[in-house]
Amino acid sequence: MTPKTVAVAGATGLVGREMMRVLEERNFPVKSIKLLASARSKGTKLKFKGEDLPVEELTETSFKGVEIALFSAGGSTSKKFSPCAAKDGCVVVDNSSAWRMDDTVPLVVPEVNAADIKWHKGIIANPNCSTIQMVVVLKPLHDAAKLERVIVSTYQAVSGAGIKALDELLEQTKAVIEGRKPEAILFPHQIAFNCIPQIPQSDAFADNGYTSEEMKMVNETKKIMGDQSIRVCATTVRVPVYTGHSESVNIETEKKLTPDEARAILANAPGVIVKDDPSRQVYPLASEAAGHGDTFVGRIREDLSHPHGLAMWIVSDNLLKGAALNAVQIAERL
Ligand code: NAP
Ligand code: 3JN
Repeated sequence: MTPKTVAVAGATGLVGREMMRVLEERNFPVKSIKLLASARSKGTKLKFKGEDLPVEELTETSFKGVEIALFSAGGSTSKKFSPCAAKDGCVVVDNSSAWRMDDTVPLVVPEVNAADIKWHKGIIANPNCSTIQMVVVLKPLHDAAKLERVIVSTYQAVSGAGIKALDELLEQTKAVIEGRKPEAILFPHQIAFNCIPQIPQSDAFADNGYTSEEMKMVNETKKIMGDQSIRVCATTVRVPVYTGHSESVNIETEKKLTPDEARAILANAPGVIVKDDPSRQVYPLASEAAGHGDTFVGRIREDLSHPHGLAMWIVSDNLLKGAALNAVQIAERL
């Protein structure tokens, strides 16, 4: 690949910093890199390949001469600036929900639907982290036995809610241990030593009783898998873990799959590692998945409530495969 002129929009954020780290680690052929954020960060220096680079303010003219832009600066920023970038001939890989359900924008997980990259018109959307790790595992099972229904409950790490949320977890944990009353600012309730069934924490529940994170899992799964007939029900829960989303997933398939057949299929699936030996207490753990690019699956067993049902436990690093790594993998395919 010839070296590319790259921009990272949202470079000062949790995901943006991870994107720079992944570009470095995977030796992405970078000719030059532009680091963009809000006016607040103008002049801040960030390290890339050992060099201190200044952060510039993201403006409508930031993308002249840029070939690939990785965006992680939130939905409204992406709505405003991605079209400017695309107009200047740059291809945007956007991490926000701004474009995911737009019919003219591919929504891509390379292991699942890399072919969709081809029909982009300047913007490619990166799915939500909880969706990404689930479809990486479910696509090979769908190909083998056709998924009819998915029921998922997530156990999502606090880093998914940004850097301030991590500070809040730490502060609350200290307060509880020291016998003080924990203060909830960002989260609606105490997150330390607790679980909160509302993601994102700031959104109202929709009229159907679901959160937007839950509906992202429903709608994005169908779009990425290219099958609107798959029925999905999601419950998304924040847990006091720093990094690594875990998911309890039950599936119903048209053709029966045994746990052994599912394990054999997943053993050959790209981006998936089967960690499944309950007799030795081997199963995926967020603490072990953190820092790794693969998605881990284990506890694969029959769903006793359905003749064609399987239950499993899926874990991945939400900032890596769930965000930065998936975006860089899309850029690599470009
Ligand atoms: P964060 O740590 O709060 O960082 C936000 C970044 O966006 C910062 O670099 C910030 O710049 C920049 N920004 C905010 N407003 C801007 C503006 N008006 N113009 C230019 N830059 C602006 O958040 P994060 O955790 O990295 O997440 C960032 C975004 O990534 C989220 O909003 C979400 O859309 C997406 N995300 C996706 C997933 C996923 O599931 N795929 C997971 C997490 C996040 P300053 O530092 O200058 O304020
Ligand atoms: O909460 C998590 O674990 C994942 C958060 C993702 C997120 C956070 C803020 C805004 C998103 C997203 O990717 O869907 C967005 C958004 O762009 O809507």
